[in-house]
Amino acid sequence: MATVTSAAVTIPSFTGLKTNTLSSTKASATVKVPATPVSRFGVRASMKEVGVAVVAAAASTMLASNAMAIEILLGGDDGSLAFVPSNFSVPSGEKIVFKNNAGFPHNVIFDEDEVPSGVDVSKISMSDEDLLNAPGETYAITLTEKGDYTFYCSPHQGAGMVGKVTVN
Ligand SMILES: [Cu+2]
Repeated sequence: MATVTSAAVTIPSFTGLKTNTLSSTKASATVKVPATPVSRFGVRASMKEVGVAVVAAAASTMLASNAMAIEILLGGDDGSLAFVPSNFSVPSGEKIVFKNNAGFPHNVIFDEDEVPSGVDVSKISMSDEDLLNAPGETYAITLTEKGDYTFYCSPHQGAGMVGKVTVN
């Protein structure tokens, strides 16, 4: 598996948090920034009510929502084939950003037998053939159904690259 042909692999453009943060400045000219900071609770409540698309139009809210993301590294700095951290919890609706760190290619696949009932794993997983090849490349999801989810990296599942997230 170390012989993955990098020449045949297309490298998608970065879609990481930094890019999102920068692009949000485009909207700043038309957005009235509140005089008082929006509380985190306020932002979370408004995201549920108005949806992400509307929230993204407000630059100040966009920055606040980025602050509510948790970042999981794909591959440890010590070369381990693992999610770092591999066992964590997030509030419902908080963004989870998986970031390519070392030992790639990696991907993120949720185990259909180990997610809360009613959750469609195809909607939260990358496809088996879809891999993160470049350093710093990210895959982001938001889980809203409370419960335990188990996920793995398909190239490295046999090496123990599995993780668990509890949404509460
Ligand atoms: Cu992996």
